[in-house]
Amino acid sequence: MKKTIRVLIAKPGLDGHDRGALVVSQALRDYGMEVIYTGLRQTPEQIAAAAVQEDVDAIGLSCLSGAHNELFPEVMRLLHEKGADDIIVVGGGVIPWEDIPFLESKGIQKVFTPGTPTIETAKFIEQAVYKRDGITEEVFSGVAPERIDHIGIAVKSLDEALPFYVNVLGLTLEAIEEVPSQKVKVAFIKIGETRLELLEALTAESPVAQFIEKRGQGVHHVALGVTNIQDRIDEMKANGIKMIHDAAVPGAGGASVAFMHPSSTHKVLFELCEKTKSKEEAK
Ligand code: B12
Repeated sequence: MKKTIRVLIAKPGLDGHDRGALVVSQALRDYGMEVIYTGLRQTPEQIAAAAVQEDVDAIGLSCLSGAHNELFPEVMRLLHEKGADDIIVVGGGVIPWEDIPFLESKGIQKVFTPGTPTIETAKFIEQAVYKRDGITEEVFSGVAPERIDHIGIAVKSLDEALPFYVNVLGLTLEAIEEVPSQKVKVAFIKIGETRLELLEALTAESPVAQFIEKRGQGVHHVALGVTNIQDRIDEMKANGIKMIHDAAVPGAGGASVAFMHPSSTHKVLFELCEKTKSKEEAK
């Protein structure tokens, strides 16, 4: 960490569940942050006052009582009243997914539900504080994918499939190339800022041939655009995600790619894909 980040972990309201708050406090300390824990049953006023007095960079609110929709926005309101809008606020606990957009609309930057690896919380807070402070140096791992780079579609024959995409849909064929590492021939079709990637197997051993054999033609994978792909791979593995590739392999269009195993991703084949910037883009 480039600076020592100070975090207030707080338990608002009449909630006696303190394990999560204690676990997160310890994890943030282990990561190198200074953590102040308010203890149980604090009012939003006490929390906002402590945050200002202690001059913290971030507040972590923990709530398992179900009162998060009242307590978290009240803390935000009081921080605003005290002119402390620059404090990063995150939340955690037993919080239904349906409530998260509401809390985020009130200024809570992210809500961490049960099962979130604590390292993700630490990285998120670090990233948010550095962003706020204009520290631009690349110090983060844990950066979320930035875009859908492309959607891979398995086809028996490019010659047979391309007329549909190009002539019927009217899309633009950008390039066709062979990718020996995947034993496929690929046609890139541009659609807005993303691409459809039609995949034709070059050999019977190609993963695409096996896919078509088992499941027929159709959507094969979704490629997530990332930076620092090896860090992303290591991070996935640290989070218990099974990777098909432990290190990036060359993909189409000069990209570095690595596939995640569908058994770890709710049955969707995801590709992590890092594009090397062209000289023009890098300028
Ligand atoms: C252990 C437990 C208790 C223990 C609490 C011991 C303690 N000192 O914490 C005891 C037995 C005392 C207890 C009592 C009660 N409990 Co209880 N309890 C649980 C239980 C089984 C596990 C909670 C836990 O410790 N998990 C382990 C920790 C590590 O996980 P966690 O807190 O979720 O934290 C993780 C994330 O949520 C997140 N996180 C949490 N806080 C924060 C903060 C920040 C800043 C960040 C970034 C992340 C973060 O990160 C953590 C790590 O991933 C849950 C059920 C469940 N599965 O969650 C019910 C549960 C929370 N309890 C519940 C209830 C109803 C009660 C009682 C009201 C029961 C009763 N009628 O008496 C009482 C109320 C006690 C009180 N005074 O508030 C309900 C709450 C329902 C709701 N919210 O709508 C739950 C959800 C059970 C259920 N399914 O109904 N409980």
